[in-house]
Amino acid sequence: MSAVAPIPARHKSLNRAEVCDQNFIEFVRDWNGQVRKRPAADEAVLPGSLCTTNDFIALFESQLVSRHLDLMARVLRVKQKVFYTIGSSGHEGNAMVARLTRHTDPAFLHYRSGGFMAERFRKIPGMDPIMDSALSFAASKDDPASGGRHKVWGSKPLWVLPQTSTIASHLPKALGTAVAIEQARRIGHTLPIPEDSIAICSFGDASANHATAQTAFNTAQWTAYQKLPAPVLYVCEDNGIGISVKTPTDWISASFSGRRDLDYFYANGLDIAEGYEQVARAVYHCRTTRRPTFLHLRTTRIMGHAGTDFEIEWRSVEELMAVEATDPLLRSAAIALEAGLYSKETLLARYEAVRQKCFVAADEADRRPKLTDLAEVLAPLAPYHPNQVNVEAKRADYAEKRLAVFGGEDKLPEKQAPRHLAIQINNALHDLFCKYPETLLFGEDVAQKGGVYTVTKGLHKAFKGSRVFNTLLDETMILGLAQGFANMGMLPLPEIQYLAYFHNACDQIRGEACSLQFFSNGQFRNPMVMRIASLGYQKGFGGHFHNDTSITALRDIPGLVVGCPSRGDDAAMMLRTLTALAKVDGRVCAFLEPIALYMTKDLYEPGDGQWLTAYPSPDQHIPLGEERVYSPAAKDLVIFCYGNTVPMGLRAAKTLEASHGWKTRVVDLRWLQPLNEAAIARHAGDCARILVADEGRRSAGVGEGIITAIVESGHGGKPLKRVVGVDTYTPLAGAALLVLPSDEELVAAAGSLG
Ligand SMILES: Cc1ncc(C[n+]2csc(CCOP(=O)(O)OP(=O)(O)O)c2C)c(N)n1
Ligand SMILES: [Mg+2]
Repeated sequence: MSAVAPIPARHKSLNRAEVCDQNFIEFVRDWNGQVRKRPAADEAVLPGSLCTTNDFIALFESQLVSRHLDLMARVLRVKQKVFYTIGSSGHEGNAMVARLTRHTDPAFLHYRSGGFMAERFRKIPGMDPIMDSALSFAASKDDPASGGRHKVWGSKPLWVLPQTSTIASHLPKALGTAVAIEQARRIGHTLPIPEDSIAICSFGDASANHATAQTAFNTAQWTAYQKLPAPVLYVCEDNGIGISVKTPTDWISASFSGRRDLDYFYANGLDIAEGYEQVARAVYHCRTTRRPTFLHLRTTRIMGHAGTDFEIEWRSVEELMAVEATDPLLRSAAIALEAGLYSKETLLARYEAVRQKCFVAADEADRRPKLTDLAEVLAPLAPYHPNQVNVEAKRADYAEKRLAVFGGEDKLPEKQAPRHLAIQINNALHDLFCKYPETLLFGEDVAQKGGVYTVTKGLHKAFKGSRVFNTLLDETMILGLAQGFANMGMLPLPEIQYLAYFHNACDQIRGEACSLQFFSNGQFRNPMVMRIASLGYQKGFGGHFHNDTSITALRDIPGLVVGCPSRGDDAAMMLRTLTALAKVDGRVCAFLEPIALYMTKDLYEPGDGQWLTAYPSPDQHIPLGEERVYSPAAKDLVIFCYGNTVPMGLRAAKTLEASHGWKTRVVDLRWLQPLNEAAIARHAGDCARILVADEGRRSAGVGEGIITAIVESGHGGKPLKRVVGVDTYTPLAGAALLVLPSDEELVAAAGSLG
C-alpha cells in the first residue's frame, strides 16, 4: 500500500484566492532550479524561446498586475468597496495577444482580459492600468471606461470597446469591424485607425458554442470562402470549463482546427516562453493575409468563476489543487528565476509591491465619487441635441450629386407626381446615399433584386456593390456588421426583411448596439438606422411571419429611437431625421416600414389616389417626436394611431362625421419610441372623446403606452377606448383580419363613446 501524502489544511480552504496567493509565495520561496546566465534585453528569455527578456519582463509585470487586481477585488468585495469579482486568474497569458498587437487594433474582450489590458496600457505612456481598473471595480464615476456604470474592460485611447458579459454577443460586431476596416478603402472612407489594423475578439471555450458565436465564425468563413478579406483574430481562451460545466476534452481543437476558411492556431497561454511565438504566428497571419484567424489559447481558471463561486463545494480538493498547479504565474515565476531576471527575494518583493499598488489604488478609488444622480447615470444613454439634429436633417448641400443620380433637374423626385410609400422611401434612400458618402445599405436580397418589395431598387446600380450589398441569411450578423461599420465611422442602414426576423437578432440591438454609449460613458458610438419591413394587413398574404406586429420588443430597448411612417412624404422626412440623429448624436434607430402601405394609393375609394404624396424636397424633415395631425381644429373625438391604423382612422373619421356629425382629429404619432407624451396629453385634453387605434398586440403594445400617457396627464376620465390587435400569432389568408383592428371596429368603438 502506497502512502498518500496528506493534503495540507490550507489547501482545503474555501477561499481559493488566498490559496493561490500563498501558492505563489511558497512556489518562489521553495524554488530550487538552476539559474542561467541572465540573457540580454533583446535575447531569448530562455533558450529556444522567441520571447525576449524585454518582452518577458513586461508580460510578467502585466500578469502580476492582473493577478493582484483579482486578489484585491476579492478582499474588498467583502468590505463592499468593490462590486465585481469575475477575474482573470489563469488567463493572464492573454497579455501576449496585447503585446503582439497594436493599441489601434480594435479589441472586443472576454471578461478575463486583465492581462491583455495591463499590457495594452503600456502602448500609451502615462496610462495606469491599476488606477483605471480600481476605479472601474469601485464603480466610481471617475472610471475612465464606463464612468462607473459597469465593470467593463474598455478604453477609448486604447481602442478597447467595452463589453457587457452577455456571452458571445460581441463576436458578430468584431467580425463586422474587421470587414469594415477593409470596406473603407473600397468606398473611399477614411478610417480612424491604420488601414492594416485587425479586429481582436476574445471569448471563452464554453462561449464558443453559442449560436451568436457560431454565426460569427460561419460568417467569417463565408466571407473568406469568397476571397473577401476579414482580418479578425478570434482568441478562444480555453480553460476547459464554463462556470461548472466542463468542455469535453479537446473539443475546441476538434471543432475548430479543421474548419474551412477559419485558420486555426494553437498557443500555450500558460507558458509565455513557449506561447509567445505561437501567438506571434497567429497575429502575423491575420494581419498579413487579412483572413479570419482562430487562436486557441490554452488557459486555466483559478479562483473559481467569480468570487461567489465556492468551487470546493462542488469539486474535489485534489482536482482544485491540480488546476491550481497549472497557474501560469507559477510558470512565469520559474522562467523569471531560471533566467536570472529576479532572485527569489526580489521577485517576492516585486509581487508584494504590485499588491501594495493595487490596494493603494483601491483605497483612492474608494474615495472617488460614485454616480449619485439619475441624470448623470442617464447622460450618455440617449444623447439628443435637437437643434443640431434639425440643422443636419435639413442640410441639402448635395444638389449636384443628386442631379447626377436622379438623371437631371426634371427627373428629381420632388418634380414628379405624387407617389406611394415604397417609391418615396426609395427616393429618400437615394438622397441619403448622395448626402452621406459613408452610407452603406445591406441585408437579405437588397442589392440586385432591390428587396422583396423593391424598396431598395436601383441603389445597387447607382451606388455599386461596395455600398449596397446582400449579406448571408442571418439577422444577428446583419446587425453585427452594422455595428462594425459604425465602429469604423460609417453610416450603416441595415435592412431586416420582416419584423418577425428582428426578434431572433434582438440582442444585437438590445444588449450591444444600444448599450455602447451607456457603458462607454459616451466615448464610443455605433450609430445606425435599421430599416424593418413591418406590421400586418398584407391583403390576405403571408401569415404571421410576414405580418408581425410586435413593436414591444423594440420599445423597451433603452435609448433606441423607433419611427413608423404611414405615408411616403413622412417616411422621406423621418429618414432624414433618423440619419441626422445617427450622425449628430450617435443614436441607434429603427424605422418600421408598414408593408401593407408600401403600394397603397387610395384612401377612401378605389382610384382616389389620396394616399399618394409628393416627395418633400431634401431641406424638409420632421423633428423627432412631432406628430401629424389631421383636422387639428376638430374637438369631438381624437383618434391616436400609427402605421396602418392612420388611413383606417381617417376613414373612420369620415364615417363618424356622416353618422354622428362629429368632427374627428386624427393624430398619427409617427414616433413610437420615445412617445411624445406631451402631444398625446395635449390632444387628449382638447377633445371630448378619445380612441386609441393600435394594430399591435393587446398586451404590452404601443396602445398601453398611449393610454398611460393619457391617464397620467389627467385625461383618463374622458370617454376612452382602445382598439387593438389580439394576443395571438397572425393566421394565414383572410383569417388574419380577424385578429387585427378593422375600419368597422374603429367606427363601432368610437360610436360607443357616446
Ligand atoms: C447569453 C449568456 N448565457 C449565459 C450566461 C451566463 N454565463 C456567464 S459566464 C458563463 C460561462 C462562460 O464560460 P466560458 O465561455 O468558457 O468562459 P470562462 O468564464 O470559462 O472564461 C455563463 C454560462 C451569459 N453571460 N450570457
Ligand atoms: Mg471556459
